[in-house]
Amino acid sequence: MKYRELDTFPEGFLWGASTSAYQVEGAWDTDGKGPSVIDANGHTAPGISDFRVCSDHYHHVEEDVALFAQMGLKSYRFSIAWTRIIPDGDGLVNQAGVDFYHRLIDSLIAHGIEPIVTMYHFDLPAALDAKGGWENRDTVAAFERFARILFSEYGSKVTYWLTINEQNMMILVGEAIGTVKKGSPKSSLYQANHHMMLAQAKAILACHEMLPSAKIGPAPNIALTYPETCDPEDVLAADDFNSIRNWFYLDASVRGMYNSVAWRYLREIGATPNVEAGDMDVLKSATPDFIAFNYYASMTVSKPAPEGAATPDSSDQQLFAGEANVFLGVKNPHLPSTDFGWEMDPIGFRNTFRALWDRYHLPLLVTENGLGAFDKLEDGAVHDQYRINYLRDHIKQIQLAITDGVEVLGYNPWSAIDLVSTHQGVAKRYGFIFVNRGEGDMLDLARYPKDSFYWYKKVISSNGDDLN
Ligand code: BGP
Repeated sequence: MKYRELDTFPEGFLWGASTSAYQVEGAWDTDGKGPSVIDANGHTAPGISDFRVCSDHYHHVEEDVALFAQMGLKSYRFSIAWTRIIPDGDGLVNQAGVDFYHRLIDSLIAHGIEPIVTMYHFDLPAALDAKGGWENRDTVAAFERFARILFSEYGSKVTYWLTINEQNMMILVGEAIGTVKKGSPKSSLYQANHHMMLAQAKAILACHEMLPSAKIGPAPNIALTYPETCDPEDVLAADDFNSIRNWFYLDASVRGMYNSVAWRYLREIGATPNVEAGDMDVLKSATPDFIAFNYYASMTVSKPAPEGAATPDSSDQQLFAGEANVFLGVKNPHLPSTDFGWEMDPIGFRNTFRALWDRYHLPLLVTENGLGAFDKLEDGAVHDQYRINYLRDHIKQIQLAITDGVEVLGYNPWSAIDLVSTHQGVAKRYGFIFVNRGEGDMLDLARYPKDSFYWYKKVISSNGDDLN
């Protein structure tokens, strides 16, 4: 429906921006850091950057935080590299790694920026991976120990905690983002998923026990799935895929139960995990305080291809080709696409907010949203009007969602500063701040605020009133 008047953004709205450790920090083996799966897999295609230097944020941390403050950020969502804190995942603590995040958090607080900490963003310690990774139930205890170390180190300074970034994408498209080995059987992936669910629940319980005034939540990638047409079979396929992609993860995180449609799908593909006695009680007893979610665009699907027809299989976080007997990913003719083929659907953002709110009634925190593009540095400036347009269109939809009655805590688009994309290198830039480097050539790594930086500063200082 169309409203005559819109509600305003609430006081204290967390206007922020996001990064993740392995994509921004660099210093991949500095000061005692151990290798993660990303380092060990050397996850790169020919001509595409690896993650050894990234934006060298590790050595530019004070300069970067000063720029975030200049932009007016109220919050900064970043992740802690497990392998800086515990290089082999479950052994000795590395003090230099612990100190780095104290420096970062102290500097944020000194600038009045609220830290939002992701405990784990794709970079499982390689040493744990060698012992079976998430498929090995021992990783649950290793994560709980890591979580407790974070809570006791940083708990007096950090209020907002996110458990696991995009667990759903690690299970559904882990090969594309480099977190799982090629050809991993689905039964292993869904066993790993169950262990991640348990690990998350134990972290939530530990957080509530150790830090009664902190808030903690999951951080999946949630994108509402549309049916291609009103053919009931298409509607059913969209419903199935919403269950498999979105609700399976949140029903377990929030309600402590496995979604029945998704569970039946697991039986169909022979991938139901082994659930031990007491596991479901653990999931049920851990209740998050909010839901964080990453949104780039909606998805559209039709009924599955007829039996025997080939289903294409090149997928990433946003492009889902399809799955035999389940669905077929299709292009939405109403939506434009980015230079990297991801659709753009601001209204889908509002639809996603409403679906999440209706289903779970928990406050929502946006931890990613943004536009990957080929930015160009020209005379020290980057004219990224396309990014401003994308962000403006999405912020308008947040305001509409707030007017719809959804409780929204904040907006932390991807990314605060340029960094290395999960699988498309440095050329795919998202930041408000340009970092001067190429795929292979590190150049001088100098920082340049883009046009979007100055625009977002105005948005923040007007608490979302001035979007021009
Ligand atoms: C999300 C990830 C981020 C980030 C973003 C953009 O799925 O949580 O780590 O990279 O997507 O994706 P990409 O880098 O593939 O363009």
